[in-house]
Amino acid sequence: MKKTIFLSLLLLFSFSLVGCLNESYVTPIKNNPDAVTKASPRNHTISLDSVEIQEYNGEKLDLMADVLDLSIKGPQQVNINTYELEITGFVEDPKNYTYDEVLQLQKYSKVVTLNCVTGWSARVLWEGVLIEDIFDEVKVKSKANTVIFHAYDGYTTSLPLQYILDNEILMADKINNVTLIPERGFPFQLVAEDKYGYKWIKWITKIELSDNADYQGYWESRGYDNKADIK
Ligand SMILES: Nc1nc2c(c(=O)[nH]1)N[C@H]1C(S)=C(S)[C@@H](COP(=O)(O)O)O[C@H]1N2
Ligand SMILES: [Mo]
Repeated sequence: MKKTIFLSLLLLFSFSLVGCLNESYVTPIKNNPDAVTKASPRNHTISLDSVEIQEYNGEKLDLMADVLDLSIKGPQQVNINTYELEITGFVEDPKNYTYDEVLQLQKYSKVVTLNCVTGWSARVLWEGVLIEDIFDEVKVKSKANTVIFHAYDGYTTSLPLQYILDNEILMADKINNVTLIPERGFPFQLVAEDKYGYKWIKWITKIELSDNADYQGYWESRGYDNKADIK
C-alpha cells in the first residue's frame, strides 16, 4: 500500500517536471500598456526561461495559480494531438484549426481582469489571437449577429458579434507568459473583458456564428444575465 502511494507521488512529480520542460519558449511582448499589443512571431523567440511573470509595466499581476477553478465538470484534459477548433455556422468557409494553426495567427497581449459573479477576481497578462482574425479567414455571413462558443466539458456561452469586433476580443493560449494549464482552460480561454467570468469560456472547441441573439448558454439558461456586463 505504502509502495503504491510512493510510486504515484513519484509519477506525479515526474509529470510536473515534464510540464516545466515543455514550456521552453517565452514570447517577448512589446511594452505598450495602452492598446492591444502585438507579440513577436513565434519563430523569433527562443528563451529557456519559463518563469511566470509577476509584474507588467510596473503593475503587479495576480498569479495563474491564484485563479480559482469552479468549472461545471472540473479541469478538462484536452489531447492537443487530436484537438481541433471548429469554426462553423454562418460563415462562407467553415474551417477546422489545429492548435498550431491557431498559433500561426498574429499574437496579441493585454492585461485584463477576470471577475467572477461570486466576488473573486484576477488581473493577469493574457496572450492569444484575435477572434476577428479567425473571422476574417472564414468570412462571416452578414446575417450572423451572435457568436456561440462551445467547450470540451459541454459548457456553452454566447456574445454579440459586434462586441467581439468592437473590443478586439482575444482567445488566450497564455497567462503571464506561460501556456495555459488544464485548470486554466488549455488550449484556449476566451478573454471576455468587461463581462463576468461565465462568459470567459475555457477549453474552447467550437465557435459558431449564429443569428440567434437570444441564445442562452450554460449559466445564462440557469438565470444569469445574458449581457453579463460588470457592474
Ligand atoms: N468550459 C467552461 N468554461 C468556463 C466555466 C466552465 O464551467 N466550463 N466556468 C466559467 C466561470 S463561471 C468562470 S468565473 C471562469 C473562471 O475562469 P478561470 O478558471 O480561468 O478562473 O471560467 C468560465 N469558463
Ligand atoms: Mo464564475
